[in-house]
Amino acid sequence: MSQDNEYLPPKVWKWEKESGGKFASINRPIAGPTHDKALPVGKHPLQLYSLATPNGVKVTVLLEELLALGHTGAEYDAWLIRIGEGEQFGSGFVEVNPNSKIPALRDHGTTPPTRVFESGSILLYLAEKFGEFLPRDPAGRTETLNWLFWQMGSAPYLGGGFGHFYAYAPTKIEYAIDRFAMEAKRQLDVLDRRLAESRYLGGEDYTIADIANWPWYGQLALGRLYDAGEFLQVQEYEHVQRWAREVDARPAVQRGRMVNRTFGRWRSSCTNATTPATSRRRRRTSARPMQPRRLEEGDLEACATLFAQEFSAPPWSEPWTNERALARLEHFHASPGFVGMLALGDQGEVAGFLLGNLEPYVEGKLFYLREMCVATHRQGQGLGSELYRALERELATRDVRAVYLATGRGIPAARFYQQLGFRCSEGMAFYARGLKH
Ligand SMILES: N[C@@H](CCC(=O)N[C@@H](CS)C(=O)NCC(=O)O)C(=O)O
Repeated sequence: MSQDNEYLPPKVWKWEKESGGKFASINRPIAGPTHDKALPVGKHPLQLYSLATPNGVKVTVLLEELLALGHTGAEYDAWLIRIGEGEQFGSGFVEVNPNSKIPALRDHGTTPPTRVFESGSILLYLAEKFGEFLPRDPAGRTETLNWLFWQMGSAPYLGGGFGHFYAYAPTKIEYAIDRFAMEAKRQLDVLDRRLAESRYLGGEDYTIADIANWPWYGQLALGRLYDAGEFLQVQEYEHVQRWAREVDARPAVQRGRMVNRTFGRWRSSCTNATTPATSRRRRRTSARPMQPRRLEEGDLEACATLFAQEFSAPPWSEPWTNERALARLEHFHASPGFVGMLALGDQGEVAGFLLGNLEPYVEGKLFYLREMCVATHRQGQGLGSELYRALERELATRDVRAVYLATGRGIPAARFYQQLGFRCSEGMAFYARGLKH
């Protein structure tokens, strides 16, 4: 079969032009440094040079897990490497990782310092150094390493294959998307079958196999990668879903996701090149959210991420994507009389929010509460009531006579609102009629 626009490879491939696509400007067919730049070194033995991509997150999750167990030797300095700006090609970085990819680690606790690159190698190095998250018995150790190496071999098909062609390639190529969507689904099925028989990948204990796999497959299952949750029908992988949520709820995982993060949910809290040890220490010990404040336009994206995550999970299980959630929240924000309140967690992440719009009524105004969302790991701690009270304080200054909202009958959310003093109206009912197109 031949088509007019079919690509006929020349005899010898030449690097003549940028290939297009999101990473075009940093892709090169040669290795080695492009410029001289020494790496900074902080005060701890472990120096991490990374970014909060799934491969980077593996390492920060493990370090935060080790710190949570009380291993003070796992304190680290986290230095941001902006791969979009080519910082992985600086001479100092290439000395630590000749492959010019994050994550890279240098352990100054050994003489001479030890360089460690490849995320799987870093996980193994740290697990052995601290004697954690890697079973000692030969069978458990081998099964853990099986899944660790499985991840290292499989994720390039998910990231470099599916993710690249589905989300980043400048043109959508059906053949490539089909091929890698099939492989991504096959891999999810491999994990699903394993997690049907075992709580964690290596066995009954949480290990570096889970820490390696979760940032890729766990986040894919939670709809956080490539906005592909619906396309790949990730909710079908029931056991992966259970495992993904269980790992996601671990405080060290939430902290690990935040270190060196420059995008998405934690954008505003991570713009510095370094993550000083003092701020990490504060994050580890305090779980107390800050006082709610007004929700601003710049918060919408982070709120949408939380919203999509919460409402795609049971008991709601609605097919939200970050994009759809953002469209909904932006709609309320752009509508007249918008009022929203937001609570940040101690890591700067959105822990919960509520929002709606003021409407003029016969006398004074009504406030229609349109959405409220509290992160699963923050529920049951009084955060929802705190947010609501902050909203009422805000409404008190604006001549509001009543707050209206619609929610399900007899569900926990209804009980929550009843405890705040809401009553199901006796005189009015909420009607709906579906439309067929
Ligand atoms: N197999 C490597 C892959 C690392 C990797 O692909 N890192 C990406 C970010 S997730 C990177 O640094 N890309 C920059 C580049 O390709 O220039 C590992 O697991 O450490």
